[in-house]
Amino acid sequence: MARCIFHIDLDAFFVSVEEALNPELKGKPVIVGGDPEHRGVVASASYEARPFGIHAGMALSKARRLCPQAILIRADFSRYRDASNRFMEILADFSPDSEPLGLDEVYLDVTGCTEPYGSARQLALAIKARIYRELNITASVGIGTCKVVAKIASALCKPDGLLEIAPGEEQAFLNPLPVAKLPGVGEKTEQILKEMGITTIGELGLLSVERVRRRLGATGTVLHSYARGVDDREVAAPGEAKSVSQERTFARDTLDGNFLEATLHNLCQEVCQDLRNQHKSARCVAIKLRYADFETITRQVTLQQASDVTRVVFSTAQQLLNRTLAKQEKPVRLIGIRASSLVGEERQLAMFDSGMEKPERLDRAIDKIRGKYGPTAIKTGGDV
Ligand code: TTP
Ligand code: MG
Repeated sequence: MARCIFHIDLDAFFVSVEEALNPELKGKPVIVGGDPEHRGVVASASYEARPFGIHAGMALSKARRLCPQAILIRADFSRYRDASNRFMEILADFSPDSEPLGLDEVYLDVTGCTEPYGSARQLALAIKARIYRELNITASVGIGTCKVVAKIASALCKPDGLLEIAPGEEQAFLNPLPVAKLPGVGEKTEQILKEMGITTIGELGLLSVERVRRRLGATGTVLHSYARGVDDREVAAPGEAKSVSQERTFARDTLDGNFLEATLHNLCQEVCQDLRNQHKSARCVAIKLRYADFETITRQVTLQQASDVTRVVFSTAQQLLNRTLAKQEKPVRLIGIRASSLVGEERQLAMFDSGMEKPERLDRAIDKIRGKYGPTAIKTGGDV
């Protein structure tokens, strides 16, 4: 099932908080700035101030020159922090899966939460209405099947906007946009891309990923995926990872089942070691395959018992892989594994099952050696 992700960003946040406290400011060019950390620059400008060319980061002296009648307010962070906390509390009523990116910006995974409202759009309207009612601030919401699409959409519909990109429409939406709209593309990257003859997101997506990587390194690979509307990042509060995953993109697309299986085994070892380091076990195991044409599929199963044992996770992943390969013969460019539905240690239970003890002890021995001599110190054979 396609995910449904909201990116919600409050409009002219610092200014809006000031306006909510002092409604006389509404409808006027207002600038918040002059906080001790960013002395002398604009932190937030009202939408009425923006047509004068005023934007965040601009020197206040310049802003005053551009718009002498603008009202300047000194930033008061305690107010913004309070408003931000209330904003986050409101969102928690709509979905448990939120990831704040700053005081006024958040990703919300609402997959499976929309039904009571009739549609994702109706849910977004309900959230916007609640924020407005309680904080007297307008919010803009982007809706998409992944983070990058949702984030670009919310930026495009500001202020007080709502823009939904339906599943399947991602590429058509992204193609005509300037590359600078992609999160992560700053002035420098934009300039490099321009030198390569690239100005739109669509053009970036059409380049070979190798070419982009050669010019921009690992960032280039990520930006290239975003440009194709491919972004598997999950919505999770920092430090609260809901899953552990690893993936590999191949230098050359492959149809070789043995090679895929061997890669999957390495990835399973890494994921399970991560799980053990975090004292977590996983109830769900999923594999991901991205084909040469960028079609991406995931296949997932739930284990009978949560596990952090490489052999258990690998044999499950291996079955998923073999089933998938049997159905479809198409060159693969990326393979990944994800362990999710994480639970705390369930070792005691597992110990009663003597069959579990051996691989577990072996895993721990391997972890120890790797911890001492580095991740490549030891590689086990396929049957471990
Ligand atoms: P933004 O969401 O980037 O800006 P904004 O909310 O003022 O306006 P928009 O409608 O375009 O979203 O940032 C949120 C707040 O963070 C902003 O109100 C003030 C603060 N901020 C700074 O202090 N310094 C900065 O350089 C930026 C960009 C923002
Ligand atoms: Mg904002």
